Amino acid sequence: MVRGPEPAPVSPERFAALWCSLAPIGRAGSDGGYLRYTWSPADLAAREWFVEEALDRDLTVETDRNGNLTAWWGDPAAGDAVLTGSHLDSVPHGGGYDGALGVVSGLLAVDALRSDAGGVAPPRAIGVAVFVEEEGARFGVPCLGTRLLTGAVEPQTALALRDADGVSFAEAMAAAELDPTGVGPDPAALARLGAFVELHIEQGRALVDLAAPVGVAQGIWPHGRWRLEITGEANHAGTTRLVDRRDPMVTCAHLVLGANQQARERGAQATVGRLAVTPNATNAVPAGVTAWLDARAADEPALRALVDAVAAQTLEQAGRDGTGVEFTEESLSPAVVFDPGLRERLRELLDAPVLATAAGHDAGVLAAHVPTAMLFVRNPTGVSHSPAEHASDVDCALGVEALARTLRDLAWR
Ligand code: HGY
Ligand code: MN
Ligand code: MN
Repeated sequence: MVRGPEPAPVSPERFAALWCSLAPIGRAGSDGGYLRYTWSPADLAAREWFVEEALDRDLTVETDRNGNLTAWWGDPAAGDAVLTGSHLDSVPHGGGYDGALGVVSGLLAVDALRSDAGGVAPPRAIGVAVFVEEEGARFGVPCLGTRLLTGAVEPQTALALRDADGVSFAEAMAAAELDPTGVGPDPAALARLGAFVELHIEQGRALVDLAAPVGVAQGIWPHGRWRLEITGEANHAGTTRLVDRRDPMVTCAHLVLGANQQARERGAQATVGRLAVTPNATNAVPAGVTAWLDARAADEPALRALVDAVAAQTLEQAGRDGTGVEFTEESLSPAVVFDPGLRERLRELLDAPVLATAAGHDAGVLAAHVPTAMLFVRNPTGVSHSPAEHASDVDCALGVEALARTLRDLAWR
């Protein structure tokens, strides 16, 4: 028996109208990419957009102790609440859909259900969340809002994280007029939740190959970030003989190639996408290079083995180059298998294929505490973390419909 309101059909035009009201916020430069660093003016404007949209819908907006926002339809205190949502922060020059699609789709899914609900709130409250610092683009640790909420990171550790300009998480939070002294786990807020479902643009091409607009997630590969401080000796690029140099960039080049080779051999992923060079001069051998390694693999032993092999190769090279290497783990996200019962329920309800992913999400953090699922929306090129990231309005509208049916199934269960 079907319970709850019949979700109204969602047209691509309806999706596009709300989408276009958010899309200009934080779009930076001519490449069409986004710069929405956590608590930057662009991120604060996007959060304000969310609060206004929620209040326009008579939803109750809650800011938790970690700065995560939730717009509630119904009273979550009644328990077994159903949460959806995602994030509004971006990687530097990222696409517009990563995160934002889940937030916009959550609001539109609530609209689709409310139009037939006759003003009656669901028996289990439905919330749309915006989580803080999912990308870790400003403070280095991804999913910081949900890690703090669930106790997966110590408050003092999070507060002390610094951005590239030396501004701490605590300082940035205070500048955003939020109280950093209150950050930390909130078991009572988590205990209210009966389910979390995050909708996200697919960051690959599996749905294209399956000719399906929407998929259900199986799980997330374990992944992590490591920082390598490679130190050498600054010197003149013209007068210093190659044999006399202690060049950290040479060690770094071997790191990049070694990580790529090790990941290829193991069917895993390894990326060096960020470097900081000191002093960063064309005609000077650098004094130091800081490199960040992002590594992902099918299981945790495979991930450890990959990172250990990359570290060993880099240290060996450093011995030849006369450089020093300090290796620091900045974050580790364990393997996630989403709740099998919920996943099967959604697969049947939506007649959607099941996909694995190597991308991280707040759903991965919450899955250890709340029955959690994810929906993916087809991305024709599979490109993500780039301005080329895209999903059609038609597929996005189908994603909203799938989310609305999911929320109905869970909230009126
Ligand atoms: O980096 C990731 O996997 C995600 O997109 N935050
Ligand atoms: Mn992302
Ligand atoms: Mn994301």
